[in-house]
Amino acid sequence: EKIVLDKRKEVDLRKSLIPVSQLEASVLFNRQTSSLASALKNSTSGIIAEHKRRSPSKAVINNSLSVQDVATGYQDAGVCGMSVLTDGKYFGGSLDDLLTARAAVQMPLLRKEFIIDEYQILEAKAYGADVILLIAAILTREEIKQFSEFAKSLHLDVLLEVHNQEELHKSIMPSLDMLGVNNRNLKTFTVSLETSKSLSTLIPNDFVKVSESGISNIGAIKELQPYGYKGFLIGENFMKTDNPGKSATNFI
Ligand code: IGP
Repeated sequence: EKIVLDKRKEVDLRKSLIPVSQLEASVLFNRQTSSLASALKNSTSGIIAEHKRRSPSKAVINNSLSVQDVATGYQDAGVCGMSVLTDGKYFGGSLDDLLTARAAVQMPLLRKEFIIDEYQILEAKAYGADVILLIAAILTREEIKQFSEFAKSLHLDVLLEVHNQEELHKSIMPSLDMLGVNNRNLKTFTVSLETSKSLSTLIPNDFVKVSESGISNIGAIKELQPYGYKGFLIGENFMKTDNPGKSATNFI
């Protein structure tokens, strides 16, 4: 797809500017990471709160708040972890946003990105992430295996995202920690919690189950918990308010 081609160019450019050796030598790269999967297992709320300025489905969500304020707001609310979009073209994010969030909070951070190259996984760690996202829709089984094993070797958690049964069957492997079901249909942008419900029984119990997108009230969480979901990734619902941290409080 278009996104993958854009990413290829972007990653090749950054690779030529910052060598792997420089990423590996950074202070953040050599820190101890913390596990989001463990945090979710030990939590009753399971909220993963996202920093999201805009999206392809919604032009502007929030342009006025600083990443630092959003991150500390989420931390004060007591969320389990934070997701930081680092894609610039479609979501208006950057690796700098990840760095800013890392400086502001201690909780597990997810690099929310279209990962197509191991280099992005090294970047994730060097800019402060504890967790990477892998999207089954844009990766082969071999790539999922290679990238997830690479992430594990760096002590990063892996969240694998699926939309349907085919993607799920293609992806199941022991190097994944969390399985995320995205309720948003990538083609139509419509969201339905039914996606999480119907795929839940097909996810083996050794993975932490995460429901992603379109969660706009506590009722949705109560509805999904009986299906085994321990994590809930929420972006727009928090970011569209002028105090995302305060909005998150209502979900804890
Ligand atoms: C958050 P929402 O509807 O709460 O803003 O969704 C998150 O699930 C969504 O941003 C997302 C995403 C992605 C973004 C899920 N998977 C992959 C970019 C790439």
